[in-house]
Amino acid sequence: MTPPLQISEPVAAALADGRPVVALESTIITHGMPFPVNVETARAVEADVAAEGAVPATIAIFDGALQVGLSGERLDWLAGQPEVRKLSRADLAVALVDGAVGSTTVAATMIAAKLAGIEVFATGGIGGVHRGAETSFDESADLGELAQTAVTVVASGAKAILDLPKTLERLETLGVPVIAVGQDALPAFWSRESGLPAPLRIDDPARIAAAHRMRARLGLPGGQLVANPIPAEAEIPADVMAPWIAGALAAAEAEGIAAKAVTPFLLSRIADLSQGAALTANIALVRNNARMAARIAVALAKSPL
Ligand code: PSU
Ligand code: MN
Repeated sequence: MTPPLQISEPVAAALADGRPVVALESTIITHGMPFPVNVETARAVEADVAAEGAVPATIAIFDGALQVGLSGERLDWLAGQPEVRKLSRADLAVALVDGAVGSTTVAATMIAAKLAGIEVFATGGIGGVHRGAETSFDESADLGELAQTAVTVVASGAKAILDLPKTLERLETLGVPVIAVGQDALPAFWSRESGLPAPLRIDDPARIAAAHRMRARLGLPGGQLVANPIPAEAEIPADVMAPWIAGALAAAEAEGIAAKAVTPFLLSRIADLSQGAALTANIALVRNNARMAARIAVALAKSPL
């Protein structure tokens, strides 16, 4: 059985040589940021990975295959298609059979990365348990993916639109290590502090790589969540974010937004309410995460399995 993978030439060459590679997702491009900031950010993130000595592999589906490493032309085209399918674990097989074009969430990107042999992935913030989940049952498939797919995901925690205490509880239940970098607190996406302690802390990317290897030696199937705080100069403190988040949540409720549309709606509304400040912070944090992921990938390449 061969998985439907199309690996770009630079990514395939790096993987064959055991050089560091960092996976990048595409839902952040199609559903996370507006055009043209989305494509500018995607290119900047790829350049950040390369500047740290790793090869970027942006992942999406085209032509009935998981594309690992997108050409510049495809990246440009995809960025102008906000209507493409947002694909998570549940959607991948049908989208591939349909020959659809789609962008991959954290969960789907982890699946593709694992199939391609990529061990590290950078994004902005993972999905998690939504506020009100006790009645809506809305919990991102990203959490279950972290429990079962052995990819280290570098993010600025879970997005602060979520119920962060419940998200942490679920991650603990699922056996996912949540490792803060450089501080004891769990970061909250746009903000450095969530008011919650992170369960684990590692400051050195080489030790994060060592923990990834140790999980394999233990035979543990899942990944790690590396919770990398936004740089201090780019952060928006949580008390400044709070009314914008509340405003966006109220609008989502009033407009009856549900399921896959919730996270894109909230991000876009918060960007508007903050007059672009939240989007600027989102760009800074994802670029910072790309650099950290590349450092982890470089360390992993020095200690192959
Ligand atoms: N990080 C960002 N912006 C995003 C996302 C992550 O900075 O838009 C995307 C990821 O693809 C993640 C998805 O998997 O948001 C979460 O969607 P949901 O809550 O529907 O699972
Ligand atoms: Mn959901």
